Amino acid sequence: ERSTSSFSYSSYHTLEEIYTWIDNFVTEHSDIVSKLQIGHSFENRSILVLKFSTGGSRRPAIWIDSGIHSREWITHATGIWIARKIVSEYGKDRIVTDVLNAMDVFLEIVSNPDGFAYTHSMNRLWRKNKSSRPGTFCIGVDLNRNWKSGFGGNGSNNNPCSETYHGPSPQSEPEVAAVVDFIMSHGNVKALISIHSYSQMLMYPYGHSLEPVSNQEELYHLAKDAVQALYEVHGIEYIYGSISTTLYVASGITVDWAYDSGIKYSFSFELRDTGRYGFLLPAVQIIPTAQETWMAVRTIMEHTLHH
Ligand code: ING
Ligand code: ZN
Repeated sequence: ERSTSSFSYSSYHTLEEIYTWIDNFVTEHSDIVSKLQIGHSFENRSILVLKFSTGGSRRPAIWIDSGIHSREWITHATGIWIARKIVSEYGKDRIVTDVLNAMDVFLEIVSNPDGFAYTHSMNRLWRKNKSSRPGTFCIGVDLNRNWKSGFGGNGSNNNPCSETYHGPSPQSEPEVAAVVDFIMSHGNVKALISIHSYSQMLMYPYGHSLEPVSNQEELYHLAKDAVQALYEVHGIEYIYGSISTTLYVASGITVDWAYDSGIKYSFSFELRDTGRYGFLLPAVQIIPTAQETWMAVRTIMEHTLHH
């Protein structure tokens, strides 16, 4: 396919289809979108990031990632839809226009390309990446346990065969190291949004500890506003709060690392549903899920712009 006009935003896609879509999308919107390759996966696939920018240099930025867990297909689909929404709303929607006139947005749609390819070829419910090491037969590290903050603590597992295996050391996985290196060298990321599924939750740090973060009251009120904006789209209810008090204790996670690295607006979504279909969310729910998620993301973007 040579253009995004034939791409179905209401279907799930393979890695190859998504990477082709990215190339077409960047070509069609080269005035505000570019493609960055920030590294390679364990199996040597490109790790790609879309950059939305109207100019400037090293502007304050918002980072969004989806698909860290490969089986959470609704998250990649939502990321794609949001990319298109950002370009179609620039110059129309006040908030998107103001955000992009002052800030850059980085969007990593397929944060775990090896795992994602494997969910299409071999095992639809694969969660981890595909790394292997001498001395163990089990494959994969949980990329949402491999970050430095609280690494190896409660809610992560030392056993390479576990679904929540944290890996041999912090950032041992190339998929995590690429993001850490990019965000650290950028040095001006103000908000990070990490998109998972499922459970219908919007959460903020910490995961590794029950201790409240310093701006927890601000994050609580922002989450509440974002969840309200989401609810107004299709009446879907989300719960919100800190990860450790809302869901469970989890250590070595993306948003804890982001927060401890100075990114004070650090959020993690768990998209639809609450378990009826779980990871196998029917494709008819892609667009409604993306529409409502977008309104919450937009709320966080607006707050970040004004603080
Ligand atoms: N659940 C997340 C997990 O990694 C989560 C929950 C999200 C924990 C964000 C910490 C931070 O266990 C899913 N479904 O991936
Ligand atoms: Zn997940």
